[in-house]
Amino acid sequence: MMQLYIANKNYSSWSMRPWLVLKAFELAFEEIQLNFPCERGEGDFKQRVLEINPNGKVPALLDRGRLVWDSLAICEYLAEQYPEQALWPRDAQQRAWARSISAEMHSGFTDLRSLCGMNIRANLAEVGAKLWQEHAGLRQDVARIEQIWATRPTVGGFLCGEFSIADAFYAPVVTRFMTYALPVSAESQQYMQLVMQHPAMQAWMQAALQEPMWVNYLEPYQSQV
Ligand SMILES: N[C@@H](CCC(=O)N[C@@H](CS)C(=O)NCC(=O)O)C(=O)O
Repeated sequence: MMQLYIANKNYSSWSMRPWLVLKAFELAFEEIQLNFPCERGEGDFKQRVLEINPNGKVPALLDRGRLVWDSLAICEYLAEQYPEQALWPRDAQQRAWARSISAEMHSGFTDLRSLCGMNIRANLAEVGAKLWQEHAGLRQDVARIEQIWATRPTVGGFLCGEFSIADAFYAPVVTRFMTYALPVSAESQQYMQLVMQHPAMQAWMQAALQEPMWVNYLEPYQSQV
């Protein structure tokens, strides 16, 4: 059976993406969660990741002796291995768009990603309001994401109609928009609700909410009570 190495569900947005794809398409896999240390550099997290992945990061997928790392490479590998399932949309034009917006997320949106780290259990609305006022780059990132979401073919549907890798790539953004209460349109909120209601997303979120681990260096805006 495939093994997916991930980190904490509350914080690890890159882990979330291939995990959602595996769950959403009901592909059998074993999940191996290696938790971030409380303080950077402490504990055996890095050493345990390095034992399976020389680049020292999660997510990483092991399939019959093949190692695949990096969220986008893992999703591409899964799409190739399971051609009977539409992990990418069947339609070539939709597929080109889905690949482009997934790659855009993978390589871009650095202001959103650096200022608003994923933190599912947190409520950082006040922080979000301040960041929104102070960072034009954040506002630009959110505007571009809203533009992408508004371009989806079916109003009220997923990015390419049915759930695909593209939605998995934007799922952590949905949680960030909620955590930081960023001011987005009603149409964007409708897409966010659709993603939140997906059973795979529900499963990830519930597990994240039950995690007791606190990771100091991923909590720049609050201290442990
Ligand atoms: N571009 C990579 C990013 C992977 C990444 O940064 N993973 C983080 C966890 S979300 C990690 O393993 N960090 C540990 C470290 O850098 O020591 C991907 O898409 O998978």
